[in-house]
Amino acid sequence: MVSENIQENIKLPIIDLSLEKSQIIKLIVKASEEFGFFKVFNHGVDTNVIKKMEDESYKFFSKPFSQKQCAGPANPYGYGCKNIGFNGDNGEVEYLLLHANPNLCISQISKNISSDPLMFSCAVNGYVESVRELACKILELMAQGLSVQQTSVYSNLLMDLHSDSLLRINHYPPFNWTPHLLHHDCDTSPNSCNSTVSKIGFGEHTDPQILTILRSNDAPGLQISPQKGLWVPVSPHPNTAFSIFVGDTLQALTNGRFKSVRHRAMVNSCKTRMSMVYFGAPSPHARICCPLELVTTTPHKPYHLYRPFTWAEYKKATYSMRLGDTRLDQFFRL
Ligand code: GA4
Repeated sequence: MVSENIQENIKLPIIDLSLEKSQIIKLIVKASEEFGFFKVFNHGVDTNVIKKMEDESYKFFSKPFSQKQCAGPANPYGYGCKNIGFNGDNGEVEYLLLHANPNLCISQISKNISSDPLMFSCAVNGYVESVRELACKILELMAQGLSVQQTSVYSNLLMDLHSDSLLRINHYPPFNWTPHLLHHDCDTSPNSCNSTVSKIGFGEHTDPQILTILRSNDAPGLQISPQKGLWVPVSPHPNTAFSIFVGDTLQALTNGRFKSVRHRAMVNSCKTRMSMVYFGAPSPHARICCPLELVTTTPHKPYHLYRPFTWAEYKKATYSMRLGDTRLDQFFRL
């Protein structure tokens, strides 16, 4: 068994997107190769758009459990509580899982989520459009940094009319919580607060998609694992930063140069954590195969590391496995 090592003093990359372009590109490539993770600020996403989405989310999670259940189950979209996926994974979390394709309508599900469905779907659409734009900007900078000729090769996958992108709002109440007693603002009294004891809110995993953009409130809990057994806490965001994660599909699309990063969320008994997570994904029929330039330029890998696959194929494999399983290895070219 590997013992756990929580490493507080590893500095995770935080990138100012208002710097000079060539400088940003270098920093993004370095961070994606070393960690598969970085934070960005000065990213251009309007704070009002973020706030609207946050307010709508808090409003939903503060409802009585029985009302929230009307928006469930999260199959494929809706409210879920403690169960993650379909293979027995659990966590101290409740969540909303929504599709994040601006071309599809979310007004139907909004009726079960909010008493003002129009306001809720406006908040979601506004947020999704803004973070998708940010994801595309980052993916284009990545392609440039990798000297891929067609710089929109990755961002085009998210812009596809049938993109399978998702928005997940995770709500982690302090862990003395039982769902039917919950109101989001009923944080435990200071006497019962113990921030040194923590439980798993969302267990360790990599994200299957291309790129993940996460925004959280000021409660700690997110940790990334650059090496097996080593966990680095990500400090809660200064008001406007986003966390960016390389997903499995981007690892395949870069011939293994960028690493999809293992991460998890912990909860303590003090403070409610909420995160809003955009998972940028291709359309089901998209063929995942890295650009040829990368095959010839990847040091020591002058061949395709992975066999081509479709997103539908990868998603099927993902959903048949447990949360913490390593999935991409099945797609190595033999
Ligand atoms: C992890 C990333 C996203 O939250 C998610 C998760 C999905 C789910 O909750 O239904 C999965 C998980 C995630 C990967 C393995 C499978 C599928 C739960 C699970 C056990 C929405 C996704 O796309 O993959």
